[in-house]
Amino acid sequence: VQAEVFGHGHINHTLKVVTDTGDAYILQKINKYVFKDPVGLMRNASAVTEFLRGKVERPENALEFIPTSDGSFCYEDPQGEFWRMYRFVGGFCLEAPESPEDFYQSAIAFGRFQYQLADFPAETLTETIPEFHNTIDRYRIFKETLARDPMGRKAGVQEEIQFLLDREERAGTLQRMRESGELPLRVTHNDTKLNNILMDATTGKARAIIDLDTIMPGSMLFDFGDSIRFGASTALEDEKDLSKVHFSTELFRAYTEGFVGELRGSITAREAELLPFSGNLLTMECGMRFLADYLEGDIYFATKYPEHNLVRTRTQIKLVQEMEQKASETRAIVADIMEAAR
Ligand code: ADP
Ligand code: GN1
Ligand code: MG
Repeated sequence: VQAEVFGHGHINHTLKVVTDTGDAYILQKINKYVFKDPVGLMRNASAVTEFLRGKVERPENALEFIPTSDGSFCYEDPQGEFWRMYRFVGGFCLEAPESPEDFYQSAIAFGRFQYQLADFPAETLTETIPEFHNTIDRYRIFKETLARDPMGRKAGVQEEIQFLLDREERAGTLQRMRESGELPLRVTHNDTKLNNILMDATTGKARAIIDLDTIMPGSMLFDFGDSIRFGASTALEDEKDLSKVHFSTELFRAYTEGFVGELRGSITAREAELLPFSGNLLTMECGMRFLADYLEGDIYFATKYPEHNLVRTRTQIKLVQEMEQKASETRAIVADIMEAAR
């Protein structure tokens, strides 16, 4: 009886649907440009939700996909678009932490999520977006876009381009360590921004982790770093007034406490050493992805106005600058928390 566009995701087309029985659902058209294999994606997502169902504290908070009448988890319409549906989980998504406590709670949820997936058979997962957090490959794509400059936008963003190119060597650190086997491979969420958690208004705790489209084998540093990128900022990802955008070490500490608290036994010394840098790296990578999309003509991320991706790029750059300035402080915070968790 009701269907309305819902939420603030950048990728899928999301609707909240209410039926005549009063039940609510989320109906999504999967973005086929981003996800080339929607069927493989749904195989991942449904396997993960089934696996987690037995592990979560409250089963009603586990995501539940609604199958089609022939038992499949997505429906291909006559136009070749893929749709999926899940039960609406109540609660709300935060676009920014309202307090360090919110962010701490989200860290517990993402840390626990990763912990619960530690024995999920990683080899059964499809890579829904190959090389998703391979920053070396992201630079290759970025430079290829620069060379083509399809929209003629390059000349207007030289400063941003240079900022990213200046950091290319260092940005490859994590990927090189993955390739040399120095970092353990884990099942990771890979898109751990705050609005991919449903929070509970009464308890102030997380209810459910959502957006399971990018669950793939990866590094825990991707999950930690991406949460920091989005949530340890004093402003929204698309704030136009950069004087409002700061990297908050108070929020960084809150997240680290929650995340390390859940995973302490399994964090290796090498991973701990890289936690502070991972925030910086994932922010740079995302800034570069926004800028590449701006140069391409805004075909990947949903945008509301022509410069939207550029505005997003600039907040990410501002955050990276401050993360660089505050690097010794974040290293001290991590060392402190790791020591206390021993
Ligand atoms: P995108 O990939 O576009 O980010 P998401 O899967 O994150 O898509 O969904 C977009 C938004 O829809 C979320 O941020 C959240 O607000 C809402 N949402 C998604 N799944 C559910 C659910 N099961 N229950 C309630 N709200 C949901
Ligand atoms: C996208 O799907 P959504 O809106 O939760 C993107 C992430 C980016 C994020 C930036 C599949 O996340 O990688 O970090 O936007 N998801 C995909 O806000 O590319
Ligand atoms: Mg999302």
